[in-house]
Amino acid sequence: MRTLKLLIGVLIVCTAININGQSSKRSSLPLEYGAERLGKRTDKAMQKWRDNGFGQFIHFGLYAIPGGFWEGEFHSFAAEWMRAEKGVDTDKYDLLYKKFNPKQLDARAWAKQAKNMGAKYVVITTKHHDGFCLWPSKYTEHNISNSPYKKDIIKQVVEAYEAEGLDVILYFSILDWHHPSYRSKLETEDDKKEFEIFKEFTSNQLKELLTLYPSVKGFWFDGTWDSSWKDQAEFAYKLSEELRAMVPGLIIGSRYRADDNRMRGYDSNGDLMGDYGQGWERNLPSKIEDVTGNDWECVMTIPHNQWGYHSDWRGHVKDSYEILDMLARSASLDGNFVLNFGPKADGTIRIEETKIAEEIGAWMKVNGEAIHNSGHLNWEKQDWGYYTINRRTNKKYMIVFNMPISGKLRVKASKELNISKAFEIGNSDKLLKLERIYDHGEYWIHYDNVEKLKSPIVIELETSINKNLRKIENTKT
Ligand code: FHN
Repeated sequence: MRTLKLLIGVLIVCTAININGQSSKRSSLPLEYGAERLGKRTDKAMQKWRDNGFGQFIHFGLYAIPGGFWEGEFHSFAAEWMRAEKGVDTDKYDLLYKKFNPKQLDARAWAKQAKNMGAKYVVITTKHHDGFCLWPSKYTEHNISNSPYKKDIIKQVVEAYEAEGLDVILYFSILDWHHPSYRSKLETEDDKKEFEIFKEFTSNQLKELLTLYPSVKGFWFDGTWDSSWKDQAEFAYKLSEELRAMVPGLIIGSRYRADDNRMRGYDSNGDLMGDYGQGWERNLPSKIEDVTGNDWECVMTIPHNQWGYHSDWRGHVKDSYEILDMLARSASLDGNFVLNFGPKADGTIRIEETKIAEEIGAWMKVNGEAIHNSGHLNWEKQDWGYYTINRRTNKKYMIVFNMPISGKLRVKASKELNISKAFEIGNSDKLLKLERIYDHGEYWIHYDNVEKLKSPIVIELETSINKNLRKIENTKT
């Protein structure tokens, strides 16, 4: 019976959901552990998360020591996956904790750098898949207090970032390669017994984190793809209720758990589970329909796919303009953008990341109001870049990444819209020339200084609604 129910569930879901998790046709399977709600959370904590818009990700752990090289051999895969790489002796890897001594770690310097970059929150790895904990967990020996460094890194990060006014979200990998009771599949009675121990351990660790750092704003769950965890719909759901009761407003993304039918992210009815879509890893939506009316967040690496420190970034490494383009696109599609940093084993941030943080920060200092608190403006998308609208001030922005060589920028909105002024952000004295095509709701903005342009610009628009035109429109039948 259960198998039949499962089969029906999977069939319905497969036809209802496309690859991005968008539902094309809603179904209505009765679910005990499906989506918590339909649509966005409307409370203050979530509004703050949404308005933050831009965050920093930090992947820090034992993997920073090998930094992508195991016994002199280059590994091209993500450096934080070193323990799982072919030829790596896992016992030897686990002993890296004896060498983990980031003496130059200065959480206040990290926090200042993030703030100057324009980030409003940080997501920090408390424990990645290798199971090493950056806080002194009493539930495992494999933690920072047994390293030569000894000091609680999570505490330092929480205090330093909050002192700079940034919110902190704790990354936590459910998957734990180090824990003896972790199982990826529950095939035998013994597996099930062991996994019960692991579940209790996980629950204890999560509650421990919220007890130690009650000011954090959420958990960023990862490593939830294994079949063993997908079997835990009830447990995971109830645990999240307990965690939410400990910290009201706690934010948990869509990766955390599966539903009754082992569906992750979107439940069997095509509704998002958790508080925001976490499916945009190194990937961005291209249109507002892709985000299915939910909050969402993109997490992005600077090199191709390295989260933890890799000393040798090969392949394409993004520059600050490419990153800013993604940040602007995220804001324009009502999502958050989180840029990853992988500190070195000594605790310092590598020079390449510092340079990017500074360049982004310089741009954000001038143009950040088009990103923070800003979201989707429902005007016809143009090739020059992105529109955003500030949710507090209602100011409208054009973030221009691809300035045409002619300097002529097309704006197409609703027929009743009047654009009275267009100017570069912070430069309202110097108005840009506006051409209007009547009856089309179409404008052309002339930007004169194309040849002098050094970076993407933001143009602010002053607009009003032509009510007369609306009246005329309404009388037409
Ligand atoms: O396997 C991890 C990976 O190492 C990294 O932490 C990313 C960050 O989103 N998450 C997992 C892959 O989806």
